[in-house]
Amino acid sequence: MNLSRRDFLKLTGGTVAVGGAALSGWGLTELIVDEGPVKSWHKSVCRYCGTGCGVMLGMNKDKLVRVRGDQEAHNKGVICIKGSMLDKVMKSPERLKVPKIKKNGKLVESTWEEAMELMTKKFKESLEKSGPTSIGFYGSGQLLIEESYTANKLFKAGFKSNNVDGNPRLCMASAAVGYTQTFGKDEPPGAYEDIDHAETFFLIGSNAYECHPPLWERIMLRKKANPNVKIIVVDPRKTKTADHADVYVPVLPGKDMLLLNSMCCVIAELGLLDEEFISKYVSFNDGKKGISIEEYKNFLKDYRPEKVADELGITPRQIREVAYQFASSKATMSLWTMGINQRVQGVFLNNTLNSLHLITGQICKPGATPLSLTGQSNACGGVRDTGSLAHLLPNGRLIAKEQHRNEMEELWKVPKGTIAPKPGRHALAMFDGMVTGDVETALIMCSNPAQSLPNNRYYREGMEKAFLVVAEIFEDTETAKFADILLPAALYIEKEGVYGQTERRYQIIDKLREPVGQARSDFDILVDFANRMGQGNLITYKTPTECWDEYRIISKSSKYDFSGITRERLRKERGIQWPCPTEDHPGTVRRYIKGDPFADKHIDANHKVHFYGKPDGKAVVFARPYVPGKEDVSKEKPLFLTTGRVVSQWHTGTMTYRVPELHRSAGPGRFVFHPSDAGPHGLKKGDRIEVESSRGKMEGIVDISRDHETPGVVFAAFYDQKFLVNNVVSDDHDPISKEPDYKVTAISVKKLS
Ligand SMILES: Nc1nc2c(c(=O)[nH]1)N[C@H]1C(S)=C(S)[C@@H](COP(=O)(O)OP(=O)(O)OC[C@H]3O[C@@H](n4cnc5c(=O)[nH]c(N)nc54)[C@H](O)[C@@H]3O)O[C@H]1N2
Ligand SMILES: Nc1nc2c(c(=O)[nH]1)N[C@H]1C(S)=C(S)[C@@H](COP(=O)(O)OP(=O)(O)OC[C@H]3O[C@@H](n4cnc5c(=O)[nH]c(N)nc54)[C@H](O)[C@@H]3O)O[C@H]1N2
Ligand code: SF4
Ligand SMILES: [Mo]
Repeated sequence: MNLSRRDFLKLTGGTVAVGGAALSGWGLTELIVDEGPVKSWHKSVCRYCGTGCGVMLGMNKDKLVRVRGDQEAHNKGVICIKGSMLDKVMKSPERLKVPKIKKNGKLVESTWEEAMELMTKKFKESLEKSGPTSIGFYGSGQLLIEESYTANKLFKAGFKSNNVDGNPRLCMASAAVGYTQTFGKDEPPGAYEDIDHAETFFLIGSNAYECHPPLWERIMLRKKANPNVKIIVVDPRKTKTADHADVYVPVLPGKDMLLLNSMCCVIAELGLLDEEFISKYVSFNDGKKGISIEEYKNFLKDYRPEKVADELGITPRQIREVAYQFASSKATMSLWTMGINQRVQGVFLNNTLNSLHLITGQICKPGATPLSLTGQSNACGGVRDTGSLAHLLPNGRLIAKEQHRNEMEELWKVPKGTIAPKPGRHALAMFDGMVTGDVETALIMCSNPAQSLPNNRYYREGMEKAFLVVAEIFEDTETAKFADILLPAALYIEKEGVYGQTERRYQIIDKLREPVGQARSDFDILVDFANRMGQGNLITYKTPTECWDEYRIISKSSKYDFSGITRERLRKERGIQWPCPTEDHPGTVRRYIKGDPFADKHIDANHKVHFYGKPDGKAVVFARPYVPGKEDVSKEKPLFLTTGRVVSQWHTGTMTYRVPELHRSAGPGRFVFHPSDAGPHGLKKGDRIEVESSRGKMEGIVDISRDHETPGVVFAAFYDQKFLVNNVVSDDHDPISKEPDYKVTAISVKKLS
């Protein structure tokens, strides 16, 4: 499909979906931008989301003039409207081009030398005066692997501070802990390829139609090719994804644990357990100790459909139908995202989703797998795999384990005992530490927490107090306002590095032009900072390639082993999935079965699967109870507020809200009601309201949608800087993963005159 910019505008101006000849959703294969002929084509990866679409970039000298989905990549040429407009963001005249320092409350231009020297002085002062716990690094699942790896190494091994965290905590933490507890290793067992083999898709808390459009297209193509394919969607809102479901299950927000346990209960009672798979490859646990399968079945009895359906807001029959379909289908694939991860029971939900696959044997065969969809472009490779979170070290190692610390100390060539044994501050705790004065100086890279953190007003107090160095591509973001030093960062193809996405696939982005103005890559900023801080002996590499080679070799001693993924291969091939232990290894599509280099030696005529993350080779089914969250509706707060995304906008909108076409398509931020809630409150489209939660009040505009909202649930997206919905979103979080619950906040609503 070739769309001219003009055609495209027509399509996106209103609410019309962009659909190409063969495409049924928002995907498109190419957008022609009329800015001169393409002089050269270059292979790259889209900058935005965890789908990790392969793109071909058409350059005219240093100008990006065309973006096209790569037919050779997993997305088979399909990209979404955000990806297709990357060129617009690259060209924005509003880019930050020079460093700035705050003087008398105002950011004024400075030289790089001045800015970096002040940064160094401030970090040194805090370290000397208050020690390593008084500094912090807040990073991003959108930084390149080499950038996150360097920051993590510098802070944990150089400054002895484990205060390294970032926005993946708000996003993937529950999925990562869920996988680790169940399988002993993070990252999914399966891959996108499973979509082409699945017969049942179980989407829960995922709006893939808007958030992972090319994957959604792939699901639609699978359904077209095989009429037996069924799509189940569990979501309180009737999203565009739900519109296409064969079975739509509109659960009330915050209650999914009841549904998942009830499905397990039905499966056990109908005799749909895969006894052979269970006896060979599964153990049971109540969270404290191993239990028998009988004890597990007993636990499930509290979740009989008749007992829980009312509270879920659905019928017992719906639960039985979904459970039967899940267990009896030839191959069931679960896909989930923030509706499950951003929850006070996020880890338990992830455990139980994995359990559903284990007890039914719907795993480790083509089309049958639990696949947690990733949010950001590099949350998997950059942050989870490099261990750039407060409790982690590279490649699945834990700060809390002495053996793991010692391994990393040896690999990083620092004295034994260098890495502090106590995990650092997770995202919310990091900003809370700024409020209490315990975190004095911090570097924020590639994230906009002043808009994206929940209970925002509270954490902004901390940002005001602390000394903040912010690396950004724009000057007018909410977080940049709090910067004491603002550093201009290079964007996307102005720098080079590796991204790793959902299915353990690593892909490279090459540098295709110089950064704007005086901007520098986050990598260069970090290496310069390391040198000034006297850590030149630790951060010895000078280029992303040298850094990659160090990290690649380090992975060799772990079950992540991707030492065979060289820079040269990344340039030649279209992404490679780890484990990949040698340069002639093709990569691993599915883990824990034949073909996975770590499982291979355990596979024989009797054993087709080996969960090598666990000492006994068995994955764990946890009996996880439903615990009601604090944010529930009441007479005083009768509505649920849930927050999330729309197809045309990226997160806090700093990039996509600037693109006129995307801006128009999304419009201003607002609260979207179902007519049956708007009516009793006397609300019409466009009315101004005050929304109040346990965290505070804010004003906003009303929108009404009969088709896509649900009685009792109000939806708001968080892309509009002038509509800071996170002012009222609760910061209750999962006690294990520390991931905030952005999805369930009880609110009251008042019409303003
Ligand atoms: N267009 C676009 N795409 C993106 C992004 C973007 O900003 N814009 N960001 C990327 C990132 S970082 C992420 S994390 C992903 C997020 O991708 P998604 O998780 O798919 O998107 P969300 O809109 O956050 O939320 C998903 C769904 O959870 C539902 N939900 C809310 N509460 C509950 C509940 O209690 N139970 C269940 N079952 N569902 C619930 C919501 O109604 C919503 O439809 O998208 C990625 N892709
Ligand atoms: N209400 C609500 N809030 C949420 C969520 C929700 O569902 N509801 N979801 C949460 C989730 S899942 C996520 S992932 C977070 C995302 O939250 P954030 O990470 O805060 O959001 P982004 O808009 O992606 O911020 C990235 C910032 O980096 C800048 N930038 C872009 N490229 C570069 C670069 O190469 N280098 C540098 N230094 N800067 C760059 C951008 O201009 C932008 O300001 O939001 C969370 N907040
Ligand atoms: S789906 Fe994600 S990775 Fe693919 S083009 Fe859209 S934003 Fe980019
Ligand atoms: Mo995310």
